[in-house]
Amino acid sequence: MALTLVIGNKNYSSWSLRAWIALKASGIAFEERLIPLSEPDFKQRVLGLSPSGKVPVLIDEDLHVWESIAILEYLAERFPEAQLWPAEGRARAHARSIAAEVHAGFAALRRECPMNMWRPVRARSLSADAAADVARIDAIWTDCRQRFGGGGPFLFGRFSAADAMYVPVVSRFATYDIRVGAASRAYMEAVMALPAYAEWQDAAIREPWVLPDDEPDWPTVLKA
Ligand SMILES: N[C@@H](CCC(=O)N[C@@H](CS)C(=O)NCC(=O)O)C(=O)O
Repeated sequence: MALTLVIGNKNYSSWSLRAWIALKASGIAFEERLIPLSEPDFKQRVLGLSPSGKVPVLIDEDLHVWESIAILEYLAERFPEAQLWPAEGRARAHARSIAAEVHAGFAALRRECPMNMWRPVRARSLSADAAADVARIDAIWTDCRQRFGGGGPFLFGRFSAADAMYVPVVSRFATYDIRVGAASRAYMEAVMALPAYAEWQDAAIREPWVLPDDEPDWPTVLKA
């Protein structure tokens, strides 16, 4: 039986994008079930699938896996041929460290620059905390590209779970016209050139659901 990935709105649900793009970029077959975050029964429906009451949730027969990072770990184990983590031990440890860092951190950037795929590119002033998040991410990407990126355009060369974790950050940096160094910008371009990224974004901009809390220009909704 195919895997099912339960996700939220493509325009806004950065956590859903991480699991979805890992599946797509790895060519793993799955069914997608989207539950709009604004549905009155969202919580009730998702609680029936995950005790966290949040998306994404991966369903593999009677097994339900939640938390984006746990889903990526499960996929890496279940589909070793996808090579979702780097093969070399030190690179793999580093990839897991930076994946955990973005899973747990960068709250200021997250708060001030919510993922919003239909917003036209427009800069926004950032707090000192958010600017520090940007600087740290720029350093992570530059370092990874320099030390581990020889075999391809992604953080560890070929696309990995670490990239999946940072894809929504790439989207935020693009949307809010956040400036980074040349190596990071080239990395962003590689992520945005993924067919899976375009597929998600094309669907996102056609969605009808508007969430005021995730609209940075509210009550104006800027749509490209
Ligand atoms: N740490 C979780 C975060 C999941 C999350 O916050 N999902 C949001 C959508 S992007 C959600 O389900 N929000 C609905 C709610 O909190 O009621 C993960 O990594 O999957």
